[in-house]
Amino acid sequence: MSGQMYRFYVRLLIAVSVLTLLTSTSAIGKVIHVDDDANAPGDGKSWVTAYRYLQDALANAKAADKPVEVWVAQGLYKPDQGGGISLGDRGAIFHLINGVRVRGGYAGWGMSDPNARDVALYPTILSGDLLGNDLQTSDTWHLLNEPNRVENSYHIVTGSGAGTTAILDGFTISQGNFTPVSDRDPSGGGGMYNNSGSPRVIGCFFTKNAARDMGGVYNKNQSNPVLINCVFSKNWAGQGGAIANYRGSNPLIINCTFARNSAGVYASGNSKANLTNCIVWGNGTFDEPSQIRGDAIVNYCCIQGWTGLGGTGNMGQDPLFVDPNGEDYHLKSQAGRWDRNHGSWVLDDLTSACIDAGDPNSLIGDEPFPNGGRINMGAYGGTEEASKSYFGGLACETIVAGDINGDCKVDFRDLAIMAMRWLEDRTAHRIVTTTYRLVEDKSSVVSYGGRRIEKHAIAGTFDLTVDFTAAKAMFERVDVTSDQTMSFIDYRKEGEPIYTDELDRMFHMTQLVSTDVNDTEARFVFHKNIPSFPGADIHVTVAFEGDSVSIAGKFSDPVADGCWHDLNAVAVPVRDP
Ligand SMILES: [Ca+2]
Ligand SMILES: [Ca+2]
Ligand SMILES: [Ca+2]
Ligand SMILES: [Ca+2]
Repeated sequence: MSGQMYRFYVRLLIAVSVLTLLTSTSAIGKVIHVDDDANAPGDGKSWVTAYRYLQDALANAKAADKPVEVWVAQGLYKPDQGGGISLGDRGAIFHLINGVRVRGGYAGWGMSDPNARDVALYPTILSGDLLGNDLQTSDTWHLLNEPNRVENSYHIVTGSGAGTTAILDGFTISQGNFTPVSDRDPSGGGGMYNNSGSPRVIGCFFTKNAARDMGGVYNKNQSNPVLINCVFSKNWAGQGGAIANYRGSNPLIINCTFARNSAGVYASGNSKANLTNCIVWGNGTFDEPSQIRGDAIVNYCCIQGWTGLGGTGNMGQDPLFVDPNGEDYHLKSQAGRWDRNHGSWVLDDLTSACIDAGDPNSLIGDEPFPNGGRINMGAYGGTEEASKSYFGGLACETIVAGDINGDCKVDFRDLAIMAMRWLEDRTAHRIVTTTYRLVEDKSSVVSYGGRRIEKHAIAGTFDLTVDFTAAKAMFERVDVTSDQTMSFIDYRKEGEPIYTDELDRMFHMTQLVSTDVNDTEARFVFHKNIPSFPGADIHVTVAFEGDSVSIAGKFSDPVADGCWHDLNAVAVPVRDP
């Protein structure tokens, strides 16, 4: 390399490093540290001065400019601990917040690398056992009435009122116990309770939560959370042992494992659970209705007692969990399976049919080689702990070019995988995230209601992520406000507000039905999902115009004298100074 070329190369490297640093810092935003071993009182600014209680960190995060990440070290955290909360308050609850990602699994204070993160190695537990006196019961059916659980939290965590930018990532949620105060108050969600809330829950382990009525996790009133890579084990409830969905709640459940709960997934009251790449096995009385009951969209899932229930790619073969008694739901494999007790790969004497049986269009993610060129079902599918693909012999010593599934041969099986993705150009998987600011004099919502016409200016910022390869798009970190609260009362039903948040819905996509992306625009469709206006949808189109975007949205309800809105906005990229 010539001197000049070398200097150019070094400058380029520095430029790239600075850019990486800038992007990573701005992407995370403020970080607040929490460790139950910390010296109180902390301020959360570093591991040395970490908060001891998660509630104090959440209060700080709520008041802070977003985005915020709350990093929580291994340890035990209870909802009744923290400033302004009474010890022993069964109603105390961890609230998820828009623009705040709460992440467990950090090594934390006093460790050689406190930032090291490993959810299995550094378990971070949100517990509802306020007195710490719960007896271990091997029988899930006794959870609710075990006498030492009468003082446990009603619910441990809630995403009520929050949207998809409220994220819970890498926690164990255990020992919530919803015993209603009276028979007039039937509800549930010992572990998690969402009332009109649609948070994202990633890599969490829900275990030994109970509810007399609905669900270890309970979603109601248009709650549409997204659950990815979660395990639900040994939860108990009157309906929907693991998850119950009610009144227009449509959770998206991807690569989750449900096992040994009093029942699996339940939906009623205009609700529908959408499951992809999940394993629902060993719940209730081991038949199909014990696994999934009510309306559901089920694809590429393993369901015990499966009778041919709709969808594509479903099956009913034993998933061969490693140790269901010990709640280890990794899948057995003769080619290699992650042994969580020893932190190493071991060989089993059988191989699960759930390996390489997920949706062929799902990304393989971090699955180690040989991964079969296809994602596994269950909570570890797409992760570093995914069980390896077995092809009837020892894994090859060297990786052969063209051997896509990893069976040491280059043959038609590889060609089939390649053909499925032919010309998809996943090597250049094009995902772009841009932060935009609305141009105030060009951004407004016009609302028409009865004989009224009102125009409201809107302002603020949002991130738009566009995945051109997968033809999907998403608004994130939305902080957009109107100069007037848009609140309409449906006078046909006394006093009950029917919708108050069109703006919020348009951007937060709490009822997103579909996205469609090409090089010139991204189109979104959301369900209104309001019982009095069945079938009313919101359509939003984002047009890419050079650097900027223009946004046009329209919602009209089918009732002749109702209200409708037109959103018209222009947004320009926010540049780092
Ligand atoms: Ca700790
Ligand atoms: Ca207790
Ligand atoms: Ca695989
Ligand atoms: Ca091959």
